[in-house]
Amino acid sequence: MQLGKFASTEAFNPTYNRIQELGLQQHVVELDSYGFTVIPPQKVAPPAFLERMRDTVLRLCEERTGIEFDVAKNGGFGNYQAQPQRDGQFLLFYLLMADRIFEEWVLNPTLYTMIDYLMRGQQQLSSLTSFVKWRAERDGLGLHSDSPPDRDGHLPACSDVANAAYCLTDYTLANGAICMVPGSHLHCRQPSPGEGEADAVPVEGEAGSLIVWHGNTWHGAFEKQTDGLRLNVTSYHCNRRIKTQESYQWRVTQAMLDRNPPEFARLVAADDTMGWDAEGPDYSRTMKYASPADKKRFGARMGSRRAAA
Ligand SMILES: O=C(O)CCC(=O)C(=O)O
Ligand SMILES: [Fe+2]
Repeated sequence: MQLGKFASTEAFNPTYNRIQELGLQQHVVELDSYGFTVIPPQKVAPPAFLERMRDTVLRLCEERTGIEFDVAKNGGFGNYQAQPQRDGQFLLFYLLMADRIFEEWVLNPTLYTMIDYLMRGQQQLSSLTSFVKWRAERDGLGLHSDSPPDRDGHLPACSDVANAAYCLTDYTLANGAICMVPGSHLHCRQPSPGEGEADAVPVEGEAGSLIVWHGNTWHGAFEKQTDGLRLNVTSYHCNRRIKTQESYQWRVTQAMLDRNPPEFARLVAADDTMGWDAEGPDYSRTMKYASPADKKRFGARMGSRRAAA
């Protein structure tokens, strides 16, 4: 029997087929079962891309701090003051607007397909950041879920947000790997302080790996005990009905939209009319960048209106 062509799952079929083409079947099972997966470099991007990405992030570290960065040496803050800062760690923000390589990255087929699967096509980019870490002591693992909870700390069973770390250096226990509590995405709540620490496992992978996790999964990080940097690019996505961390919808330039496919426009919500002013909504962007499934739905709606008139 051939799956992937059912009429009743028309919008999902392309995602299903891309999972097969990219050899991601095992990874979607791991994501569903354990709440996270590690995709090896050969299924993510060529070594030359990894190198270009690492060089770009190091250059941005230097530009934003005003001091030199070398992957083999510990970092420093220099003039950089963006929050949150803790011993041995800062974040670089708004990377999508910092270099064209990040436009390429958010459309990476493996990243895109995993997030598309987890979020049933409803994803938008919430933030694109880099966690820059070096040797420092830390207390506890800092376990948390990335999904915003309701006032009682509850989370929906679906992935309201989905996250993925592209490792630019090796992730090992000693290098301060991210940690996860396997199966914790099914609890549908944030952990209470200290809860889950005994069950947390280091998520290890060589540079070039992509770690993808469900928005509910309890995760944190181990202390970095070695010299040198731990670097990543963290691609945080949220459902289209949720506010994004970084501001893209009206700030991404027309040149960025023009040089990328419609999937890019949808990732930055350029097809979303929300947030209008006295001029009212502009539906032309919606029509220009809508997904094939949405276009079909709009077409059917307009057709039935015309028929009713
Ligand atoms: O690797 C880490 O330090 C954890 C980062 C984290 O919590 C996140 O990216 O959501
Ligand atoms: Fe997190």
